[in-house]
Amino acid sequence: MTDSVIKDVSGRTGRLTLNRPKALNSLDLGMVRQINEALDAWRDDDAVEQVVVVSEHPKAFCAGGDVRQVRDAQVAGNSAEGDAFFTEEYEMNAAIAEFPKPYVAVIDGIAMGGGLGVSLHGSHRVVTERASAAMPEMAIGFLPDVGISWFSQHVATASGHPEPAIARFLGLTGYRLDAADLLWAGWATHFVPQDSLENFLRAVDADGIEAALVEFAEDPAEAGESKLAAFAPCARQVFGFDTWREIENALDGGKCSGEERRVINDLLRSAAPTSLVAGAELYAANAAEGVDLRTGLRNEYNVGRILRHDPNFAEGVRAVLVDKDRNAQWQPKTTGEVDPTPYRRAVGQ
Ligand code: QUE
Repeated sequence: MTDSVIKDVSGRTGRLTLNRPKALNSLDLGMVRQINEALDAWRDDDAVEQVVVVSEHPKAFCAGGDVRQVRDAQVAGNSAEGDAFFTEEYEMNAAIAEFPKPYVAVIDGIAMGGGLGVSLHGSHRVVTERASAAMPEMAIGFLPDVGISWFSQHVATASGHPEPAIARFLGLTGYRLDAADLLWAGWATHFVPQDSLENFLRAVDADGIEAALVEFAEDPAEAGESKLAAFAPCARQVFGFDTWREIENALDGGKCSGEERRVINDLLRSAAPTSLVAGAELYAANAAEGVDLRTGLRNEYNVGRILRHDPNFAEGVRAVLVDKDRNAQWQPKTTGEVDPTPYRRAVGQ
């Protein structure tokens, strides 16, 4: 059996290569454990000066977490398996954020959900023009997690300050970001063109991450115009609220153009009503003063656990990943019928 995470040390670099190609590198518990073990081994090893995370898959960096397996266990009456997976995955997310050396993720392909959790918490998030990212969990009856509901509200966008409304737009709609969008949103820190990648990685090993970036990182403008930047005025007007009810009212309030509303409505068509209501509560809690990443992860865990126990989670994973009919039958069917109280309680409000 080949390792689904290849760990090696070359020169001054500890390298993690995500290697579960048949599942687009989606993370299972074994992979989470291997990454945690590597970080534990390298944290205090003076020979390792930096960690680099890559994928050699031609299309994917990492497509998410292995939610299919979590669903199978859940349907069989075993919710402990999902609880254990998310506990260890979120511990890994925090360990990456707290890692005391440069942690460089190279996103050269698709990164969704858990794939953003192994990259965005690092000190350096390098994207190529093939990067494509999203938090698509609304479509499976779950919600944005792996620390993203916290990170995205605390990282500065190109405007120079954090923008919770933009973060909520991205998390609640599952909008797909390209390289220019990732750089604009602050999710990515550097742009390296794909055809420089081999030389860049060689320079990282030989000269260290900072020198390699000086040599190979290009002006973010080279990644092209950000469509998200153009969408931002609308997103700021609609998504800067703490409850789904208010967001929905703002959406109906004519703040965005007809075309923008059509884009948003298309994205929301696949979202579970329970996820939208719960997600808005989670984002509100994780934007609050004094909430740090670990508290944010705990809030995600507590709301996520309620959602995993809800039949909508099994139904959503069925519709997207098992039967792939993309025709989930949500209960209830409208957000107005969803009571936010349990989610509000789960985030301690
Ligand atoms: C929401 C998700 C995931 C998703 C799609 C969603 C997710 C995930 C995958 C995925 C995709 C392709 C694969 C695979 C998994 O898709 O977490 O194994 O081959 O892992 O809408 O959260």
